Amino acid sequence: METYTDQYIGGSWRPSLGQGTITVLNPATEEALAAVAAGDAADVDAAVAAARAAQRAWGATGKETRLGFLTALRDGLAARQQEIAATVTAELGAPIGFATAVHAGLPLAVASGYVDLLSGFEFTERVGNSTVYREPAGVVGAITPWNYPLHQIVAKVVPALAAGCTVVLKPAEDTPLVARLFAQIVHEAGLPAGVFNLVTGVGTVAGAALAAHPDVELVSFTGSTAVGRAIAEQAGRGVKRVALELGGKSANVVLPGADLARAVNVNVGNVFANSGQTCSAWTRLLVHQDQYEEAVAIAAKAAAKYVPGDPTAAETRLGPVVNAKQRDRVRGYIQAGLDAGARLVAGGVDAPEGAERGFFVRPTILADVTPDMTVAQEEIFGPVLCVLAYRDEDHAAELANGTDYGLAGGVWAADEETAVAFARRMDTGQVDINGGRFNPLAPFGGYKGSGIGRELGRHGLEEFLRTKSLQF
Ligand code: TXE
Repeated sequence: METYTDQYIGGSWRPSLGQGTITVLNPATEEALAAVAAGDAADVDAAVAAARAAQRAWGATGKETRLGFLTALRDGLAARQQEIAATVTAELGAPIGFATAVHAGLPLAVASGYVDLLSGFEFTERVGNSTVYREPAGVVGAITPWNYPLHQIVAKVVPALAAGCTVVLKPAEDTPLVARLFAQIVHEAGLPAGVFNLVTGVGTVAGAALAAHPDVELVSFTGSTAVGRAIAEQAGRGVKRVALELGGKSANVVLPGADLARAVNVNVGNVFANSGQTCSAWTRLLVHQDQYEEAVAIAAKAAAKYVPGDPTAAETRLGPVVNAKQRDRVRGYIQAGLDAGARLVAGGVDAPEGAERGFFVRPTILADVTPDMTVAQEEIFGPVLCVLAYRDEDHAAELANGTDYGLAGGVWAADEETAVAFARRMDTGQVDINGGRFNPLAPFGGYKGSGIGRELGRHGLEEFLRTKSLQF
């Protein structure tokens, strides 16, 4: 087992100033994969100082210079696709097929998108007798979670760099290895020293120090609501900008006349992908009461195709969840649903057959879920689908909007016009129409408790800019 005691600061790997290490486990086997430095406030200070020292020069580079570096970064991601997928499979437990297509493929698509976008982006515009300049926000503190570990890094770091910001990244404790790989790719792309810095460490130590640092102008955070709220409160006191992506409880609404079998099958695949650890997952399936039992039967049949297994095997569609805490939390939610009167139609609280080791959870479908139940309100973050019945469209909209979250959703209808009309009633940042595909250039972010700000595409780039106008 490798032990890494260094941090990537100011363009080189330096010994961490923090004491101790964090052990990274393989969630499928519970074996230790590696240990990384548990950075502390002194590491964060050094990284922020390096980012601050580099910021003015990087922000003053022309678009063409930054484009050159970002193209090299994109090419580095392209060249390391297999290594990225294998790393995410090892430390997150994502099945290798999914890791290759999504955990490696999506960051590459996002980076490629920014290369194209930046070449056409105008940083100045004329408004009447004014010239409006879009200038970099400054030093960015990026705090990322473990569920899409490289995507979430790239979705923050690449637009921040494109905007002319410099960055200090604090990745999640469970998935620091792909973050270290990203730092190597940045290094090989030849970015000037201090433009990108990595500090691995515990959230309450290194993360908290980064979020609170007076020289960080913008904190971009993805993670739990509790931590996001604390970061926003602190940022408010310091008059600091924040971008927050805090998860969801998204509804997939199947309107009468839609292709029910397809809508339910796609939903089951959506909620079991990445072991349900997707903030935008359709965790609530809303079906008309007349089609309810038919939908539940289709869901139960679809669930049977998801057998938890070895994530390194090509045929595996469902791996473990990330750690023991998440496994216990997800099983606790399943039990809470059953205790509240939900009907178990697939899965359950016990360990899957044959899984002696690893943080596995049975892919679970709960029927007869009512909106007052905890499982219908709180983010479970595991392979659990709740099926709810609605009476009419108004009731469906009330249920869809009846949680504190507002990140994503789906609508299925006989025609697009009907689906779009319903989607416009949903208080969420994005909605997929009749199974519409994820678009890495479309703005991604939440309404209500799901967060503040947008990632991806032009909107994601603009998060990292501030505006100055000169009048003539
Ligand atoms: O998140 P944390 P956890 C939700 C999901 C999950 C739950 C708990 O429901 O079950 O949150 O996950 C850093 N100051 N989501 O405990 O703790 C931490 O080190 C600064 C949804 O893993 O929020 C990590 O880098 N930073 C979500 C990051 O915050 C702190 C993705 C996220 O960890 C900190 C993940 C502090 N005080 C979890 N404490 C989504 N939106 O997709 C922790 N961190």
